[in-house]
Amino acid sequence: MKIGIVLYPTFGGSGVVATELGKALARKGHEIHFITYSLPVRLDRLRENIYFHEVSVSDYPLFEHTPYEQVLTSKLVDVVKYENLDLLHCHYAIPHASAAYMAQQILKMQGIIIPFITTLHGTDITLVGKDPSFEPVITFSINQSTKVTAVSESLKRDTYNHFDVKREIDVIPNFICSQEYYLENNEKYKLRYAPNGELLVTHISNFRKVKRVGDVLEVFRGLLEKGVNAKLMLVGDGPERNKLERYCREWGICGKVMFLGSLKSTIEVLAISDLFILPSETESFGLAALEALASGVPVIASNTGGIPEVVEHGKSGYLSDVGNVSDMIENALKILSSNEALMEFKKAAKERSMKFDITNVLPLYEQLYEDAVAESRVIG
Ligand code: GMT
Repeated sequence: MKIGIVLYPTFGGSGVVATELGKALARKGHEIHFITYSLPVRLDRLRENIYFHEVSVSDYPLFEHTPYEQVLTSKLVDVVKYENLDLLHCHYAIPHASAAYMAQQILKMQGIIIPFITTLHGTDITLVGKDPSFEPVITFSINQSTKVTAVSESLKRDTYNHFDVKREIDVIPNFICSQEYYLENNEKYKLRYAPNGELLVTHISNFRKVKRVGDVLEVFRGLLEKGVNAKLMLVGDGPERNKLERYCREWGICGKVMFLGSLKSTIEVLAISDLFILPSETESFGLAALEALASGVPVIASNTGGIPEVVEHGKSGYLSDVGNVSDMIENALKILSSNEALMEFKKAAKERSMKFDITNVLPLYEQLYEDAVAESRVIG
């Protein structure tokens, strides 16, 4: 099939999922056309069956803000028409789904039928979606999509609760390519970051408020106070970073905390980690937690949104109420209490992640694509 994938190219989870999905589909022989305003971060090199179409957003003297949705729509019309695409797959409702709808209508006038699928990722529904000014457009574009998917049951429920959507939403969970989560010689590599046998605790995010990275620091401080010999690796960057650096200085723990910045690949960091912390306020799925599990790293997380669909409490990690730092510390201590306990949790983490292996998830998308194309042929 010839598939256009519309995505955000940045470090956000939706962009990562969209890019990895496209790469996996391309490996299976589908022709993939990524359409967005800059090269997606995980599309690091030339690959067979993959094409990139840049939506160029130039500054027009007339506009204070360039109308991205219109430029994107024109690009979609162009790519569908000249690359003979079979369907568009939009990741994130705004503005991708509404642009796809507009492109669909323009192409219809020219006798071209193009179905489009919208995958809801979370912040488009739970945060941005709650802003009433977006509501009519999101509701409309969800209802007009040929097919709609959500990355968790929790997000599906949120969509029905917040929007006037009555149509079917398929849940297709996020995934990992498990064979990629393996690093040779990782013990040697670990010595660089933990030269005195420290346990490595990790957090990865875009450091926005919703991620509650301050809780990560508090849990880590709690572990140090309980005598755990550990270091903390913080991967990512964002608005909360200055505050975090200030806390580290005030609490005198700068020597134990490493700010590693936004990394294109997190596999190396996860491969040397012993514990992952994701204390988010809300999380439709928690791809970062799944990537940790895939590396055999148990997860301490908040019991919110789609996280309980990923992490099993007491097996591959522990879940606590949002903001309950002392419970998180207690749970982390249970995992780190002995080498045997840690090994057991690590094994369970890896096992849990296999449920979300790409080999289980890719056929669900392929089936959906076939259904969408068949349906649009009938309806026209
Ligand atoms: O979490 C973010 O800040 C990024 C955001 C995004 O839209 O890229 O992530 C959302 O989509 C991911 C991929 O489906 C999910 O794993 C994240 O849980 C979800 N984030 C939130 O719901 C806060």
